[in-house]
Amino acid sequence: MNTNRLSKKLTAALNVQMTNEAYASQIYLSYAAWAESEGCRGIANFLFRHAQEERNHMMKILEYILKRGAKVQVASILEPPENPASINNCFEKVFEHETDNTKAIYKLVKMSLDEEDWASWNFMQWFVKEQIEEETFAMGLLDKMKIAGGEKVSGDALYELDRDLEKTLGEVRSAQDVTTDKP
Ligand code: OFO
Repeated sequence: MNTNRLSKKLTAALNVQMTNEAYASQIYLSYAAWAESEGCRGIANFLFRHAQEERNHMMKILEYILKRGAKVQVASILEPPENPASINNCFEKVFEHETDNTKAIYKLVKMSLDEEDWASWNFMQWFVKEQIEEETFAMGLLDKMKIAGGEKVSGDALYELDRDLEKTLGEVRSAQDVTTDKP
C-alpha cells in the first residue's frame, strides 16, 4: 500500500530546499569564520548562531518529508561563495541571500497551492514567517551599518557595532525554540 502523501514534484522540490538550507548554513559558517578572523567577535557569534538556525531549517524540512512518507535525498552542498570584501559587504550578502531564499520558499508555497496539498502549504507558512523575520533582521543590520559609516566603518564605530550585535544575540529567536504551532 502506498502511504506516500507527497507528490513526486513536491518531494523533489522539498529535497532541493532542504539542500538550499544546508548551503545557507555553510555560507553563514564561512562568513562567521571570516568575521572572527577580522576581529569582529560579536558579528562572528551572530553568524555562527545563524549557521545553526539554517541547519535547523534543513532538519525541519527533512523531518517533514519523512513524516509525509516520502523519500529524503541528501545531496552534496556547493562550496560557499568567496569571503565578503568588508563587513558592509558581508551584511549586503546576508540580505541578498535571504531574499533569494525567500523566492525559493515562495515557489514551494505556490507549488503546494497548485497541487492543493494543504498540509504542505500549511507547513511552508512557517518558512514564510521565518523569512519575514530574517529579512527584517538583515535590513536592520544594513541600517546599523549605514549609521556606523557603511563601507568606511572603522575604529570606535565598528567596535560599537560589533558589541551591539553581541548584545542583541539574546533577543534573536532561535529556530529550535520554534514549532509550527508556536511560530
Ligand atoms: Fe533558512 O532562513 Fe535564512 O536562508
